[in-house]
Amino acid sequence: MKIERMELLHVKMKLVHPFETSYGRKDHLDHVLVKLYADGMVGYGEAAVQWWPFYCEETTVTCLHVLQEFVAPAVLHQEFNDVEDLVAAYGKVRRHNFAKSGVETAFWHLLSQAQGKPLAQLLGGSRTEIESGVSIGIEADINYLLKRIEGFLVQGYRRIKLKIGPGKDVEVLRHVRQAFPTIPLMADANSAYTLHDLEHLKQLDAFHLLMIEQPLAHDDIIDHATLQRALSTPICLDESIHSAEDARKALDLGSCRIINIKPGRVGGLLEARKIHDLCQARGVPVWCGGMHEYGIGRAHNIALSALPNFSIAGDISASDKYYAEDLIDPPVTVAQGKIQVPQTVGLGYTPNEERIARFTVDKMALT
Ligand code: OSB
Ligand code: MG
Repeated sequence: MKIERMELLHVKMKLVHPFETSYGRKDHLDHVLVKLYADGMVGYGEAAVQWWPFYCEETTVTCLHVLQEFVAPAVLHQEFNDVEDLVAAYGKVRRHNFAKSGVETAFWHLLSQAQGKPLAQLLGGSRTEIESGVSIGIEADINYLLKRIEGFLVQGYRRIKLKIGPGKDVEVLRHVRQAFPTIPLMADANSAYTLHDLEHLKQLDAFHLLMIEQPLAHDDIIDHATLQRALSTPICLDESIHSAEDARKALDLGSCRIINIKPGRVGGLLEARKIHDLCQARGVPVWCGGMHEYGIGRAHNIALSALPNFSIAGDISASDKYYAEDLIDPPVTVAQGKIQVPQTVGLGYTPNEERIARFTVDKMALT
């Protein structure tokens, strides 16, 4: 397949509900959609990058810059037969994983069309449905938070993840556990603590959480191993894992017992699958995280989650948890806590060009 044209779309979408983590509160997103044209087909990918460099170092602007200046010239007018070849073409570009994932996932979409296979099947996944969880931001009012949890449980979601941070942790979890003693519950700190908080964090063991996600520094796997030895609650790493090599080292060190796989954070679906395979071989469960993906990125995440070792409900929720209108038809829906994995060729959802155009604030065509 020869890549003839690449389009980059800066697409701005408003969240239905503002989302607060330990590093800030946001009410809209600025992801980059990538369209790859080859052999009369169009592949859609999404770089679920953030406007600010507070989750990782990338921003919407660095993403556009790296794609335009370095990735596009390496792939345009080149012939690629598999994803390995594509990734090798821009292999000199260090990191910038969200930017890479936009192009890489678009290429997977092209491949699934060229081979006439559903994306999940192309990746090697066999699940026909996946369990769905929600990630709930920090809320100042505990009663409002309890109501929000209740609402998601009524909708059938299988697991509740709460964002926590210093001063917004033990008391919040105590209230939540009092109200919902047995629900599958976990907490995500987005790197808000250090080892100085070790004694404090031990209190979280009392809440029988499924796991605590990324309690320590975004670039750490050493201190997490120390903390994991002190906690009975499993640690799950998010920010610290950018590749299968990172995952191997973290598992060797005992830094975590679970890994959150986000295709954007690791550069795409190929690396995501490598992490999945490594964890499967080591008996370590994984789940698919999220970056509030629009429908296109969400469709890629759903396909990935069909792989067998995605055995824990992840952060892929229905479109209406995030957006009043999503960019795909039909929107992603959750019934009895599950999302059906599409069994049709390609993404299994149709990108809606009218809506994409309406939310696009900047566009460039590279040929
Ligand atoms: O840490 O998992 C995270 C959203 C943006 C950045 C980081 C994270 C998150 C989420 C939301 O938790 C996951 C989702 O619902 O897409
Ligand atoms: Mg996280």
